[in-house]
Amino acid sequence: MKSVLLLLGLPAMTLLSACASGGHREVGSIAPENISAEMVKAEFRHAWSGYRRYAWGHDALKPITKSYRDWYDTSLLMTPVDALDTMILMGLNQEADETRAYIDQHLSFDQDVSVSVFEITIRLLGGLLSSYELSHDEKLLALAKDLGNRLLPAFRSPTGMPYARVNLHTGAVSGVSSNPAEIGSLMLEFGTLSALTGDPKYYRAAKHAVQELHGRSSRIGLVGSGINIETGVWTAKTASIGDSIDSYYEYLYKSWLLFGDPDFKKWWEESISGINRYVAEEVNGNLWYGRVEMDSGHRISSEYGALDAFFAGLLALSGDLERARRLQKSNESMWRRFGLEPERFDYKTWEVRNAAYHLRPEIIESAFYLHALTGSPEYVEMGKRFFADIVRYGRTADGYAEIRDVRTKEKTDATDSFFLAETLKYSYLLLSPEKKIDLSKKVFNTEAHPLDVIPPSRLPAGI
Ligand code: DMJ
Repeated sequence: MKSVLLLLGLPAMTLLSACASGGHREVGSIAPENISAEMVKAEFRHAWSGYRRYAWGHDALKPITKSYRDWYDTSLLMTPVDALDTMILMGLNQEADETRAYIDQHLSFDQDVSVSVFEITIRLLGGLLSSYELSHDEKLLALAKDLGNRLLPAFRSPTGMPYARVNLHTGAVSGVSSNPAEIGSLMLEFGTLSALTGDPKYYRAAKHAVQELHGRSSRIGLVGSGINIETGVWTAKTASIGDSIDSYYEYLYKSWLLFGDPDFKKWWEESISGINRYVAEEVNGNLWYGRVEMDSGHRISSEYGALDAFFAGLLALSGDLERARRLQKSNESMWRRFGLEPERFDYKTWEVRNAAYHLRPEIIESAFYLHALTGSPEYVEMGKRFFADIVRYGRTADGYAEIRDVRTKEKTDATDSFFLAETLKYSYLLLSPEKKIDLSKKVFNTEAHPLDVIPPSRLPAGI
């Protein structure tokens, strides 16, 4: 207990050195009621200093072996770009200035690597655009424009839905097999790029892709989890709100919020009724969303997990506070059951299907939205409990490590950039009363990069 009080009373460096001898063992429990925004900020610094010391210039830190990982043959500065707007929002000015200067000087997208269009868009394009809007550093916008141009060839398919990968140097495309999340989660970034450059081509390409995808919804309004982007034929017909689909729904609603484009509102409304009618399931009075066949609505499984947890926040944002509250209650029960949340489990049998916890943000993101939209302090308390568990099980001497198995809490040698971009940002914003983000002025992309709402009058002609 003494060490807990000491830890909580002292700044980040003390917390760091207090566990420096502990390698990747637990640091001990911290009472949730003592978690504060300042503490989240200190933990961001702890995670960042590990990256800075052992992985600077690379895509991600390996927190146990104290080394680094690059996604491709060259680094695209995944963690710095993803984390930059978190630093700005937290007021970590020195770190933000140093990181921005490093990106300005060292990041080049003229690389002979074939990249994931989706991941590079949500993390890098989204990160550059939001940091540009927060910092007004023109170099960030220039990088975003260059990246947008290099990604655009991906949309040159027979249907207009993007190939999964594009070579940033040659423009060569690959990956005819894709899914709604990867096809339909490009609009916020490409649309913002159009607004900021005055060139409608980005908005048009991304919107056309969504239109093609939405047009292939089933008669009951659902989409599957795999589609061939050249033929437009579904290759996997499992409908859910989870992986392979999740952010497609998120971007339907958020594109309406960001651009005021009524097509997206219509597509969202046509989708959400089928989701609530067929994918939602009541079990012992609790609300869950499982897996069903997209044409018939027949139930395939009662699987759910860490990724699905974002849906409570999206329901809240779209005005369905009742379902949002109920789903977040289910989310919390999932977390409590395992002490962290599994990637996938069965909500009828509680059997774990994928035991990993990748330090994902979605459950905290939902607490953030529910708190912002209801004002209820229960979501702050909930967020504190989640965060206390993340510190307890994920913290290492040099950063944070993902969890291999929520049952044993064994760690694994990885920290995904979304931990700094999303998990720590939503935790901080949830706990920081003075840092409220006005949700009528900003829309977060799926990687938690806040983008300025653009009135339709500010969109370029020809959209
Ligand atoms: C992030 O990269 C994005 O939030 C994406 O939409 C889903 N997965 C991760 C976080 O879990």
